Amino acid sequence: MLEATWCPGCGNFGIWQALKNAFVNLSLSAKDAVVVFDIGCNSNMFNWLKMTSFESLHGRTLPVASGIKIINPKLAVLAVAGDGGCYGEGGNHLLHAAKHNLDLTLLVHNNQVYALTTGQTSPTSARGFKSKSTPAGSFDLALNPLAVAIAAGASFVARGFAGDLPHLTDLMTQAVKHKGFAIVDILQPCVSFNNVNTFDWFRQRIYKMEQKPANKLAALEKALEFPQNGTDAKIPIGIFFQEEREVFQPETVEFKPEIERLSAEFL
Ligand SMILES: Cc1ncc(C[n+]2csc(CCOP(=O)(O)OP(=O)(O)O)c2C)c(N)n1
Repeated sequence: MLEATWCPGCGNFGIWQALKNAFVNLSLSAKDAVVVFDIGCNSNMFNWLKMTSFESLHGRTLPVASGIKIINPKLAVLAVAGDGGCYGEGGNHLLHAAKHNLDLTLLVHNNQVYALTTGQTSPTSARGFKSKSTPAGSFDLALNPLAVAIAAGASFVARGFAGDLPHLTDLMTQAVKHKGFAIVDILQPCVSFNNVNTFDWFRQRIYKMEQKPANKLAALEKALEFPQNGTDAKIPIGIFFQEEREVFQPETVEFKPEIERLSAEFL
């Protein structure tokens, strides 16, 4: 095991700790769970987590995680990515994973910037965000990942904060327990390349939802409550949407013999 090399004060430390707590809560160890990492600061956690892990290409965690789940449905499968990898390069995979509803958990370290490549504007950067790639301020509207996930059909949609470990641990635990595709978007301050969305900035705005919104429409309305594109709304955290929906069960579908053949060949 190596020492974690994130910048001192990085939000990734909190997410790392919450994930370890969640694995303990769930009694999951390296033999019964796989974590598929993306590329980025977030995914350097690959080096510091004693779990069975796979580091995929930038933006490609979800196809790899889906393949692992299809071949071995008994494993708990988690995908870990940054907002760049997941909402940029991998945005299309997110849409399809949400509507497909395999039993997977996706954790997104959302620092609203491409951090490992030293600070370019990402899909969730606020309009006007100044960075190396947008020195005059970003022209784009910021993507709202929760609204996208809800609209695409994700059966569990939540938002956590890297500065609230008990709450984040609970969200991760519930996301893994949920049968179906679960996404937890995690607000992760990047202390080196995003000097707008800091721990203080979030602490002034974040509040915990007392209960889940009643239905999909109410969930969407809550998801749109976010200080972006010129507004200064508060930021709800918690579970926005959860429904029981039929899960894609690889072991019951007609290509089971093919799965067995592939398992025998590769596992
Ligand atoms: C297909 C592809 N595009 C670009 C890169 C270069 N790259 C590596 S890390 C990175 C930034 C990652 O940003 P993000 O996914 O937001 O994660 P963070 O570092 O902020 O945790 C980029 C662009 C790459 N490795 N592969």
